[in-house]
Amino acid sequence: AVGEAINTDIITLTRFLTEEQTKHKEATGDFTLLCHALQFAFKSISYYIRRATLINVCQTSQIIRVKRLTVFQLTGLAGSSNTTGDDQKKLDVIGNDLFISAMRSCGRVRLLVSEEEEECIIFDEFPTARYAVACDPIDGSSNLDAGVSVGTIFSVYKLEEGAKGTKEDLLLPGTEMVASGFTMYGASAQLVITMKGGSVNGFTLDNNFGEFILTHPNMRIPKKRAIYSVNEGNSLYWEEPVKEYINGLKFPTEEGGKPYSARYIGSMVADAYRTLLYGGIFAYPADKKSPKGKLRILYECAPMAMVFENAGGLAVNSKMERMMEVVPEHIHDRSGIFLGSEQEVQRVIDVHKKHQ
Ligand code: AHM
Ligand code: MG
Repeated sequence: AVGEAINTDIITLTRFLTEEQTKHKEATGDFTLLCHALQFAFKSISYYIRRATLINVCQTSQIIRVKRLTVFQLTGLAGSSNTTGDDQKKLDVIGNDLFISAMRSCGRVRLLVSEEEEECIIFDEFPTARYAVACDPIDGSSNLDAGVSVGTIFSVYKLEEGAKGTKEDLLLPGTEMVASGFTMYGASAQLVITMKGGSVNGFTLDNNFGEFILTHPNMRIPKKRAIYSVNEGNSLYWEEPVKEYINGLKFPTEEGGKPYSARYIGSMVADAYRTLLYGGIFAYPADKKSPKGKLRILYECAPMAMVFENAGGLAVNSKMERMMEVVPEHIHDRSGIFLGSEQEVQRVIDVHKKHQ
């Protein structure tokens, strides 16, 4: 358009990763290659989620011919010979397969834990690969059919010299992560990524370029904000401190105090992304029904905790321990979690301290 200012010096994720690598003199390029594979996984998962939305539209308007065609293409591409569309591969399976394939083919990953896989995947074809990855390929998948945002959560660990290449190598605290982040496939695909000791950067997938563009450099979470995000349907099972804390937000006792706003999407990536941008708190506490909590440490709690801490926020478990220091007992271990703005999480900690 006339007068449109065109940025001819765009920072793509590819460029960002190259610049990060040159900052580390000792870097071999392995980590950068692994990140390129992650990038491809995000782009392809994002693509199939968009196509699936198309299938849903076709189904509801009952354009059977189009539906068949689309379903066939989707399963065909994913490697199934089924042509009727009857047992169409579910999107979470496709997301999982895309992620595994990307991690395997980059040749830099020794171990991979996925929410969708009971066992840890060991890439024996790359015995000297030095990285381990944990992922939830499509988090929030119960929301998929409604077209609500879902995303991928990931954490990257560098294996110790002499690691045996078994799943026990991954029973590490979050402080051992070299990188973590998540994507959110919403109106656009967003990627939030952080490296150990670094800042948090947000990228937006430009579908025309097919590139993630740096749109949110150095993200900082506001110190406080009156928004809370929790599944209140579980309140019957909550422990006393959690009840007291949430009630305190809804029924402020101080003179002229305003109640907090409630926001709960039920898709951690979306609730976390909003919390990161606007501030507030996201919680999935451990409770009487689920004493270990619901969310998984390796690929939900720890990577989110690193993002929030590096953005200036806080993250703790239900024992009010620093989430980053929690060591999982097994690869799919769970934890209660509170994460968000520094002052909001501090308030949770204070209420819990009172009860000790
Ligand atoms: P999933 O990995 O099976 O999708 O489950 C994780 C999801 C999170 O995205 C979300 O925060 C939480 O489960 C919602 O749980 P609930 O429906 O119990 O509120
Ligand atoms: Mg999940």
